[in-house]
Order: sequence, then C-alpha cells, then structure tokens
Amino acid sequence: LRLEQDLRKAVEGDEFTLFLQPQTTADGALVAAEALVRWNHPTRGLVAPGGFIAVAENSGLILPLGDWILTEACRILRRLEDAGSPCHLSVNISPRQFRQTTFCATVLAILNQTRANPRRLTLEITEGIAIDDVHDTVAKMRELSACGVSFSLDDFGTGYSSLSYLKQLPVSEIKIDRSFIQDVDGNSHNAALVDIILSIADRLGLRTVAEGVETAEDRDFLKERGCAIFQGYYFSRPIPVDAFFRAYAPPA
Ligand code: G
Ligand code: G
Ligand code: MN
Ligand code: NA
Repeated sequence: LRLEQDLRKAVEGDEFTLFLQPQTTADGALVAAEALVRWNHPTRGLVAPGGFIAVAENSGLILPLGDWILTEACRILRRLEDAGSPCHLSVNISPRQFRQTTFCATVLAILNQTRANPRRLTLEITEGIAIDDVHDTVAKMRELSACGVSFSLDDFGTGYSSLSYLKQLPVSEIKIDRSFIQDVDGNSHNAALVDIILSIADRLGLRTVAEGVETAEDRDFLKERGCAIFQGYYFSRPIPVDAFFRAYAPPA
C-alpha cells in the first residue's frame, strides 16, 4: 500500500523517466529503440519497472502512467525525426491500458499532439492482453495499423498460447524472449527453439527482434540464421535519453 501511495504521488509529481535501448542490425547499425520506464524515486533512487509495473497495473495507475509514457515516447520520436535520425521507437503497452475503450483514441491524440510519425511507432503487446475478446483486440490493432502504427508480440514463446496469438493477431514483428536467446550458441535446446521461431517468423513474413543478446557468439548464431534485429547488453544497456541522442543522433 505504501508503494501504491508513493506511486500515486509519483504519477502526479512527474517522477518518471524513460531510458532507451537500441535495436540494431547484426553490425550495430541503429534501426529502432525500446522505451523502458524508470521511476526516479526521491529516496530509493532509480527504480526498475519490475518493482512497480505490476502495482501500477493492479491499482489502475498504469492508465495515467501509460499516457505519460506514450506522450514522452512520441516527443522523443519527434525529436529523433527532427535530428534527421531514421530511428523507430517501440513502447510497451500494458494489458489494462490496451483494454481501455479509449485506447485507440488516446494513441491517435498523442500522435497528433506531438506530431510524431505513426509509421515510426511500434506498440509492444504481450499475451497478457488476453484473447478472450479477440474481436475487440483485432479491431483496435487494425484501427491503429490503418494509421501507420505497428505491433510487436513481446516475450514471444513464454506464454501458454504463443502460436495462437500469432495466428490471430495482426502483428508485424515478434520479439524472441531473452530466456531463449541467452547462450543460444552454447545451448542446443535453445538453439533448436530459436531456429524454429526464426523460420516461423520467416514463413509468416514477420520481422524478428532477438532480445537479451549478451555475447558476440549469440549475435553470430542469430545472424547466421537470419535474425534481423538485435537488442541486448552486447550492443548497449538501456540508457538515458540524452546519452542516447549523443551516441546515436548527434547534432549535425
Ligand atoms: O527495464 P526492465 O528490464 O527492468 O523492464 C522490466 C519489465 O518492465 C519488462 O517486462 C518491461 O516490458 C516492463 N516495462 C518497462 N518499461 C515499460 C513501460 O514503459 N510500460 C510497461 N507497461 N511496461 C514496461
Ligand atoms: O519484457 P521486455 O522485453 O519489455 O523487457 C525488456 C527488458 O530486458 C528491459 O528491462 C531490459 O533492461 C532487459 N534487457 C535488455 N537487454 C538485456 C540483456 O542483454 N540481458 C538481460 N539480462 N536483460 C536485458
Ligand atoms: Mn518490451
Ligand atoms: Na520482452
């Protein structure tokens, strides 16, 4: 409850910040970034989302927080475009946020207000969005897709029905969960699974992002099997926005 009270104050008091983690080609050329929220707690310092996203989700605070995250992400997207960077941006969407009846209107209003390019925005969803109302889920995804926004299936392979989600949802990208990627080069079990996930994605014409790439060996393994995009500590940790701009979109 203490955490929830603190979180409520934090949402009102602007205590959040976004970090960006690059998504690159195998050779490290920047393609996109994932926005990852951090809580700049007055006494506890930077708190990672593992420590508060679930509380925000259960208390409903994810709704104002989610709006703030999307707005901030779209501002960053606009800045990237203004700086001449081709970088796209991925934003994590919580199930509760997605299920709001006003979800599409909110996303479109934020895009409009920030003048960010919808074609550069990817929304990461997980199997948590639940498929009990497939029609509503698909309708929302189609509405936003029609405006240029794309969707990525995050943590792919960890849910109970990953293939069913893939069958039913109009996503253009899957993110192979890092539990499969770690030591993919040395672990033949992971290697077999990743191989198969990559060929499923290839057959369906989906882009694949490998997350949690930590070593050159894992990068090489994935590259050889046609993985397009790489995210992980081997390339970069999530970093503050200013550091990201200095490293990837320096002023001309
Ligand atoms: O950054 P870190 O690895 O600590 O993130 C942990 C978890 O928090 C991840 O599963 C990630 O999807 C989630 N997360 C990070 N940023 C956001 C965000 O902006 N919105 C939502 N809903 N979840 C986030
Ligand atoms: O669940 P989601 O994919 O949204 O969360 C991404 C999380 O993975 C972020 O919190 C990020 O900090 C973390 N992450 C990113 N790259 C690596 C990596 O190479 N290794 C590990 N262990 N975690 C990573
Ligand atoms: Mn994610
Ligand atoms: Na993930």
